[in-house]
Amino acid sequence: MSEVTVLDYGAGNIRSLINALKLLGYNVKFVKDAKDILSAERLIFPGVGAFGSAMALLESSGFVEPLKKYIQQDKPYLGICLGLQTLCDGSEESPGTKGLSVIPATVTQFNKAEGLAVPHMGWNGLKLRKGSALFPTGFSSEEKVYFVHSYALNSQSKEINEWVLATTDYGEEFISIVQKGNIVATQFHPEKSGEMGIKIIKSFLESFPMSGKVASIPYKLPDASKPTQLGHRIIACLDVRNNDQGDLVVTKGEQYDVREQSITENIHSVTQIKGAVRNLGKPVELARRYFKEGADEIVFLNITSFKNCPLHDLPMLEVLRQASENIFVPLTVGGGIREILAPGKDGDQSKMKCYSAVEVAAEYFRSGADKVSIGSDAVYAAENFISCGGIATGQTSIETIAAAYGRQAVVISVDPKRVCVPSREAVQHHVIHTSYPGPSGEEYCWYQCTVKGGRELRDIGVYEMVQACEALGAGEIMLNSIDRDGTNSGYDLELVAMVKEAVGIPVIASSGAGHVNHFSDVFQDAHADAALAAGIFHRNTVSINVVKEHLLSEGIPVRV
Ligand code: 1PR
Repeated sequence: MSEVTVLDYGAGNIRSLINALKLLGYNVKFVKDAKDILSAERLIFPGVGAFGSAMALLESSGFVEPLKKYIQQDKPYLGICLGLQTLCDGSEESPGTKGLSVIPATVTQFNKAEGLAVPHMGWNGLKLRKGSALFPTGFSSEEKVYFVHSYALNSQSKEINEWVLATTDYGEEFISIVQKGNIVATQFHPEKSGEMGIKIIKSFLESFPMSGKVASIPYKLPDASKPTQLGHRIIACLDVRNNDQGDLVVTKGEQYDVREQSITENIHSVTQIKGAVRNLGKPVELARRYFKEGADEIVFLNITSFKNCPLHDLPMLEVLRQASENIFVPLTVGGGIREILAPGKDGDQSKMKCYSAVEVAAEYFRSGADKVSIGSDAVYAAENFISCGGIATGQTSIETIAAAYGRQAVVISVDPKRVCVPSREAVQHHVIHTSYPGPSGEEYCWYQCTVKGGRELRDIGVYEMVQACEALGAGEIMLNSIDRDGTNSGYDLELVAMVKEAVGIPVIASSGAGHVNHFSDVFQDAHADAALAAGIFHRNTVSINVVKEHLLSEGIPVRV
C-alpha cells in the first residue's frame, strides 16, 4: 500500500482528510519528528487555526527548517488552508510572526467594509490561470469547493505571479491555489469539498511524482470569465436524543416539543399525555442520505445535553466517527459544549473531574466534527460580557475554543422566543417594528434568549447577545426560532434580518422551512448566508436537490 505523510499539529479535525486518504487506498504516516518530514515521499500539511499559533508550534517542534528543505527539494507537498498561508512571509493575523517565506508575500485580512460576512465560509468557485495535473480535465464554472477563512493571499501582488494556479472572488480576488512544480497548496479544504475534493486529493497523490517534474497539462480556457460566487449553503440538521428504549434516534420537535401527543381514556377520566419521542430515523443513515442529496453541511444536535454528560456521550462520538468516514462536507456538533464536572473516563463516581469547554470540544473534534455549536453557555457568556461593560475574560467557552481551534470552529446556536410589546420604550432590549402584530395589536417585538433548549427564559435580547458573542470570537450564528420550529410556516424573516444587521459573521437561518419558496425568501428578503432545515427533509416533503434547483431558477447561487 502506498504511503502518505501527514503533518498534524493537533489544532483541528483532520479525520476527514485521513478518511479520504484511506478511501483512496493510502496508508497514513503521521509526522512525529523532523526526520519524518525529510524522509517523506509525499507530505500533506492540513493547517487549521491561527497563523501565529501554527508557526509557534512548527518552531517549537523543530519543523521549520525540515519543511523548508523538503519544499526546496521539490518533493510532492500539499498544503491546505493554513498550510498555504504558512508558506508566505507572514500574515496580518499575527503581525511579527515569520512564516516559512517560500512565497514572497503577506497574507491579508478580508475587507469587511465590502458588507460581506467574514469569515468567507462556504462553497465558491475557482478560476484556473494555467493547466495543472491537479485538474486534468479543467474546472467548470458550475463546480465549487469549500472555503472557511478570514485571511487570504491577494492576487494583485505581481512578484508571486509564477505561483498562482487559481483565484477566487469574494469582494476582492484572492489566490485560492498556488503551485510551483510539485509544491501545491489550496486555500479551500479539498477534504470537505465532496466528490470534487476527493478528485483533487487523488490527482495530487497520483500525478505528482516522488522524483522528477510533474507532467504539464494544456491550459483549458475557462468557460466563463465571470467572477466566482459564494453559494448560499443548504444545511440539514439532525436533532439527536435517546428514545424511551434507549436508542439514539433523530427526532423532530414542534416548537421544541419532540413527543407525540396522545389521549388515554378510562371509565373515570380522559387524560392527555405525552407519547413517545418522535423517531425519524438513524443519525448516520440520515446524514449519509443528505450528503448524497447535496447538503452543503450537516449539523448534529444533542438536544438533551443539559441532562447528560457530553464527555461520556459515546454514542454521539460514534455517530461522528461513522459519519466522517464517508461524508466529505463540514460536520457541526452541538449540545453540552461547556465546562462540566463529571466522573473520570473510568466512570468512577467518587472521582469527579472538571473538564474545560475546550476539552469537551476537543473530544468532538477528534471524532470528526469541524465545528461545535454553543447554545446555553453562549447566553451566559454574553450576559457576563455585557454586565462587565464589554470586557472579555478570555475564559469563556467561546474564547477558549476560538483561541485553540480558530473562530470558524465556533458556531453560536440561538434559541429565541418572540415577545410582542406596544412600543419601542416598553423594554430595555433591542425592539423592532413588526408586520405581524401581537394578540393585542402590539406593533413591536423583541426576541428573548432562552437556555436549556428553550426551557428557561433569560433577560437578554438576541440582538445584544449575538453582538456580544461576535465580540468574544464566535465565527457564525445558527439562528433558530422556538415559535417557528417544526411549523412549516417559513423562516422568521424579521428575526433573520435583525441578526444580519447586528453582526458581520455569517448567519444561518433555521426553523420553519416547509416549502421551497421559504428558502428563496430567506436569502432574498433577509440576506441569510445559509438556510438550515430539518423536518422538510426528514419527512421527504422536498429533497435538498429540489430546493437547490428552485434557488438556481431564482438566480440564487448554490453548489449543485
Ligand atoms: O444549550 O449548548 O447544550 O445546546 C443545546 C442545543 O440543542 C441547542 O442548539 C438547541 O437549539 C438544541 N435543542 C434543545 N432542545 C431542542 C428541542 O427541539 N427540544 N433543538 C433543541 C433545537 C432546533 C433546530 C431545528 C430547526 C429546524 N432544534 O435544530 O432543527 O428548528 O427545524 P424545522 O426545519 O423542522 O423547522 P446547549
